[in-house]
Amino acid sequence: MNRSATATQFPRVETSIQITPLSTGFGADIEGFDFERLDQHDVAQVRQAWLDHGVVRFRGYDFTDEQHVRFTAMLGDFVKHPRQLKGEEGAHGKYEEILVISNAEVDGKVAGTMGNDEADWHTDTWFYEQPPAAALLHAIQLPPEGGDTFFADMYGIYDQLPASIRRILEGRLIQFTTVFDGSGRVRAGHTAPDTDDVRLWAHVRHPMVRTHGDSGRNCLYLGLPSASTWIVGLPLDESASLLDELFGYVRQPQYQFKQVWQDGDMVMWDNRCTMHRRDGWDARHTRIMHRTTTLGERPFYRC
Ligand SMILES: O=C(O)CCC(=O)C(=O)O
Ligand SMILES: [Fe+2]
Repeated sequence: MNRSATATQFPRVETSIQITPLSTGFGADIEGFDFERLDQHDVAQVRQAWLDHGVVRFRGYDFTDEQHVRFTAMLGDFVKHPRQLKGEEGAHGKYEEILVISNAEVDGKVAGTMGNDEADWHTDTWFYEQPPAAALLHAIQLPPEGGDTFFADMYGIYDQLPASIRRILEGRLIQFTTVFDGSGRVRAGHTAPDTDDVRLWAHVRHPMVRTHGDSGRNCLYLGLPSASTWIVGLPLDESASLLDELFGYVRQPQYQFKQVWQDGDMVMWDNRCTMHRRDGWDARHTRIMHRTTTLGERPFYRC
């Protein structure tokens, strides 16, 4: 195709996007993005900022679920959490691409997943062979206080690990059970194991040092802190104490960004190189969040 023809058909509109890194060392604010227009060049810039900063935040926008879904579709294929499937507690009435994270009650029943409890550090959907790459969480309704969400920079943590720990982790797999969910419930389609030996439970395994499919950088990949998580090949007690030590880094504020939500905020994180947790809040107040996720590559390690 002739270039000038392309230029006439698709006139390039100058972008007004501004990317401002947060003071925390990772994360950035995105201003000037147009959720209605969803210009391809702007989306590409946002995507690059998300890769560069790990977490990006949109503050002060007003956009619809439909725009949220359209924007996500430009970033990759959707991946659905089991709880957002039709008839499940986190299903959205209209958009099957959205997971509703909420403690709202409708007709005496909670319409959403996760309730109002605190959630400990995790990466999303660690029990899939291909966990999500991007997660986009939009604040629909917020409690007066509480429900803050924290993000940890897993590149930064990996980069400063002592060489002795790196040597143990590089090329090694971490095993997560696929039987139980994060709150200890048996997942649909699974039966509770008949042994206490977590190593024998149905599982998925991922490299603990993970090469990011887009940036090519290595980072630490931990899934979730659970008694059933096992560093493959280590005696169980050594695995548990090394996991404790590694989560000790994740819990250090120097690697974190704290998101104190404002109405309408959307935070988009890279689920491959960050972890997150959230605070609980007073159950008398309703908090409603809408989340979409895109499919990530199967985790791999390249030294
Ligand atoms: O409710 C939140 O702030 C975060 C919940 C969560 O873990 C998620 O959306 O993946
Ligand atoms: Fe999460």
